[in-house]
Amino acid sequence: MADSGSKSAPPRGNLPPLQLHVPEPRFRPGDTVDYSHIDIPPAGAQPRPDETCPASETKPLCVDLIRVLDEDHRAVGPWDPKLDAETLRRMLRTMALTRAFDDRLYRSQRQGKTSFYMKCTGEEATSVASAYALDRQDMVFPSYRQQGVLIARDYPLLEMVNQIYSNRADKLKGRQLPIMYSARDYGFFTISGNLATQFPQAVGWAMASAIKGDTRIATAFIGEGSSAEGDFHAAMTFATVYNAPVVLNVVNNQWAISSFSGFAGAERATFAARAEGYGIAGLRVDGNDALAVYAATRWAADRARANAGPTLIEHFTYRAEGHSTSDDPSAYRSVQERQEWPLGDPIARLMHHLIALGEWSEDQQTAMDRELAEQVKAATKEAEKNGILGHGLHHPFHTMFEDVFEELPWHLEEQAEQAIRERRTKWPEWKEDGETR
Ligand SMILES: Cc1ncc(C[n+]2csc(CCOP(=O)(O)OP(=O)(O)O)c2C)c(N)n1
Ligand SMILES: [Mg+2]
Repeated sequence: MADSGSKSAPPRGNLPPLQLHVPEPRFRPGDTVDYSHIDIPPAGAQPRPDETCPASETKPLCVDLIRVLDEDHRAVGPWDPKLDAETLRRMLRTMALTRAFDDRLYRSQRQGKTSFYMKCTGEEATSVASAYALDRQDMVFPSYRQQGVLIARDYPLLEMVNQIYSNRADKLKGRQLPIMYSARDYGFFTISGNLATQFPQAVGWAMASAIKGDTRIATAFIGEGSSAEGDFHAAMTFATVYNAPVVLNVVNNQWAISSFSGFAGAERATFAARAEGYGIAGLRVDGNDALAVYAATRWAADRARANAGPTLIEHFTYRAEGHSTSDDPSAYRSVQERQEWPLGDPIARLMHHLIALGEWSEDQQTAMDRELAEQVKAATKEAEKNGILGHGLHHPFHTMFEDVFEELPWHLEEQAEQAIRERRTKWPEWKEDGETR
């Protein structure tokens, strides 16, 4: 047989054989977790340059960690956004509502009312505090873990649940995976499961805004795993070349389903450090510190608004629960990780800050949590009247083929007919308009 060429060549001289490094997470199921290798600088110790500074001045902030809330729950240092107590309480409430919503809709999936759900537990500050720092008119290109943005913008919970249940009131007509919302009037771009598309789309939107002489900026969110996609780099290039008014967020929650952040490059450099290579401002922020997230986002938004350029923000956080309802993290990571995470829980930290200010109490928190759970429950009960998974109260089947083309092309017409024929065979009792399925 001819040599396939797959055999390795004999060593030359005394050169060592070449090797690859395959990253391996520090902890697997059953391991004792020790996070002492993670460098957590003291809160308040990070300098805050002017928003219009040259991007190179942010270089130290790409490896540091912007933190505001200290060990005693006080807000300290130059990044303290000095928000009034009322705003802090509203922000706490929005984060708690996001968690209450996640908890109940997760259970709905387990009860078979929807096929799929994704929580953002432990990451609420990254979306909620970010939304608070933006202008309501700014455009957000979210990934699937930014339900906090939608909730912060007062999108009706009922509409969210209708979408999750793909019922007859679902504005997206059951065409999107549950949780992949779309809310144009709320500046919330359609969620796409195609990872990292949010970055070039946000940069393109921001460029268009500038071309039109508008004043609105764009912002995008992707996970650290998604930052390994080519789209990340294309977006960074366009953003820097044209000085696009955009805030690019990488939510580094340490995991991309069962792949740890090392597979996206975290063993070599921080995600914020990538900004430097493109000449973009970069900030690395404690993603579980709502005040730090607010301050960093505000800085970046003001910078974009002043035509001083784009910013890449890395939110250093932890995905406290599974990737989605289809995941079981106990199969690949230690359950201790969540409790040992050195940056704590974002809701508890903001709550303790308000208590330290004398503006809140544990009792008030308990009462609020109860009230929010009731609010979410009421929304789910109302949505259930419009139908849940498998109860047939969804949009008529034929609508699946509508709205895309002005005139249905022949091949889709054929597919529609075939699909309807197959349904009749499978469910003889099915009537297109009665919708028994
Ligand atoms: C282009 C593309 N590749 C792969 C997937 C499958 N996928 C869905 S979520 C996910 C992990 C993403 O992790 P990360 O970006 O860190 O975001 P997180 O889920 O942690 O918020 C993968 C690989 C996809 N949806 N799109
Ligand atoms: Mg991730």
